Amino acid sequence: SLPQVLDDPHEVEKSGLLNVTKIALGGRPCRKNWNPSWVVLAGNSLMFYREPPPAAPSSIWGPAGSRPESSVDLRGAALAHGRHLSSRRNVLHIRTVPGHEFLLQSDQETELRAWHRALRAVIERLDRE
Ligand code: I3S
Repeated sequence: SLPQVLDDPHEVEKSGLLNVTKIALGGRPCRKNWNPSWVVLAGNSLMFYREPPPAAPSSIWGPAGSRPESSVDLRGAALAHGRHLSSRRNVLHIRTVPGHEFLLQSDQETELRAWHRALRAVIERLDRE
């Protein structure tokens, strides 16, 4: 429920639908496979869900009771524009410490800028911790 989410120390910073592809796993490049994903930024994690939640705002996490399809630890992660890595517009590139790399993309420039700011703020906070 919403009150539980608000009480959670890992409060959701941002969530939304983005196009996502992994480009490397553990430092090894892998083939792109763009897919829409419901992405949730909370605590030190970025979580990827296959489906958006059924109805906002009571379930801004993933679909009720579900686990993310995957999740990465943003501590020490590097964030950059991904324009050199894709022909798509509005692309962000994230590389985590264990060498997982992925691209996030939105056709809406303002939305991708908002993700860039939110991710940068979380990564900078984690750097100071
Ligand atoms: O970086 P690339 O190789 O240009 O990425 C494109 C390919 O991965 C392509 O798949 P196949 O070559 O496996 O069929 C994808 O369909 C494209 O989406 C990739 O490029 P963009 O520019 O969309 O990231």
